[in-house]
Amino acid sequence: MSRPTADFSSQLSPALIVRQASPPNLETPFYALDGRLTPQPSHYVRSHFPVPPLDAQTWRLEVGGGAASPLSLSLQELRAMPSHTLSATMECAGNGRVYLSPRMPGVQWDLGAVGTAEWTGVRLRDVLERAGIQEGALEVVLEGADSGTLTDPGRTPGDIRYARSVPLDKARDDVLLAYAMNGQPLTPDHGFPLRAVVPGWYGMAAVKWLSRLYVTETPYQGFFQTVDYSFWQQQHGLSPQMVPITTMQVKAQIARPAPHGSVTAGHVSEVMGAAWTGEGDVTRVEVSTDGGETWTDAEFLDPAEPYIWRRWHLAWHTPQQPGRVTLMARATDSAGRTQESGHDAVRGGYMINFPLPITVYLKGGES
Ligand SMILES: Nc1nc2c(c(=O)[nH]1)N[C@H]1C(S)=C(S)[C@@H](COP(=O)(O)O)O[C@H]1N2
Ligand SMILES: [Mo]
Repeated sequence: MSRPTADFSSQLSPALIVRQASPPNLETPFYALDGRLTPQPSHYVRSHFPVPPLDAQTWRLEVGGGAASPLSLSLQELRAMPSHTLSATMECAGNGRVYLSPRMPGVQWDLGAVGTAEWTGVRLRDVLERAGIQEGALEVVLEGADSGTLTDPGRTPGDIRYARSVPLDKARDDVLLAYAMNGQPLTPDHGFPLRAVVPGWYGMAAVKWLSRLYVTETPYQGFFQTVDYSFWQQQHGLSPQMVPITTMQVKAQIARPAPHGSVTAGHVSEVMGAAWTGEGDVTRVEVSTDGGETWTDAEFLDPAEPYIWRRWHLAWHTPQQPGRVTLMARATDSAGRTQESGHDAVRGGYMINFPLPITVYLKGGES
């Protein structure tokens, strides 16, 4: 296994905000953004069902469907395959939902359903190659060991497992089956012993507690691909169609000043945050300190790389007058996408990437 290079010191990692205790839905305190990688104890957790108790000794990954030779792999067998490491930013498609008005159903995430980690595992491509994929294969379904009955937004006919699919091209390109996060074995909350990492896609595709992979010749129609985590896509001249949520939108978020925090009037204050995109890399971040009237370019703290956020900052000369100020950040990517000023209602409670208004208070300096 290749050695991780970064420093994962997590001694001072801040505690997660509990949005739901069981199953665990925990949010990163985004204002505490520090290094480029999120320490594992501070990385958000999004789980639909209770964490399945899996034993590394008996757990196996079953590979079937359109495979020429179905496989059953143990963790030892996977660890013996060539390992690969990649860093990726993962955002929950519902991140920022609390900023929507009217309120949308679902976990009321603030800014912290996003994080960046260094993942180590085997390439899905290598596992598929070992299994031998037959002609006509279209998608790979990734199925977790966790299950339950859902009643919202639709009712399932009894218990179902968490599952999502990726097109075969994406599966062969860069999908990772990870057993380590920031150089440590996965924790139960993050999918022990094995999870998918789908670079550039919203988190729902990164199936945790992987237990089965299978290849299909038709588009997968499971709950988390159709009833949930999908949206109405406008078709040119045709009726809109329901399509699964996939690629992350371009987005910048302000970490500091923290929402509702205070800064001193008539001083220089740092505005700092991170920006990411699912396509290409982030090329520009602008900040508005007047509620979106005017914009100033921020400076990047990290180089441009695909799939991983760039931290950025800006020295802000705060106004002399004490009062309330609305800060916003807006990113643009190399695919030419930029953040739109409002939320497109067809996205429902997902893909929330309009520039979020962050209110801070300017307090008088010397008095
Ligand atoms: N098996 C399984 N995988 C899952 C989920 C789940 O509930 N069960 N949640 C998904 C969602 S919606 C997100 S955003 C990410 C969150 O990964 P994390 O908990 O490691 O941050 O896991 C995805 N993979
Ligand atoms: Mo998510």
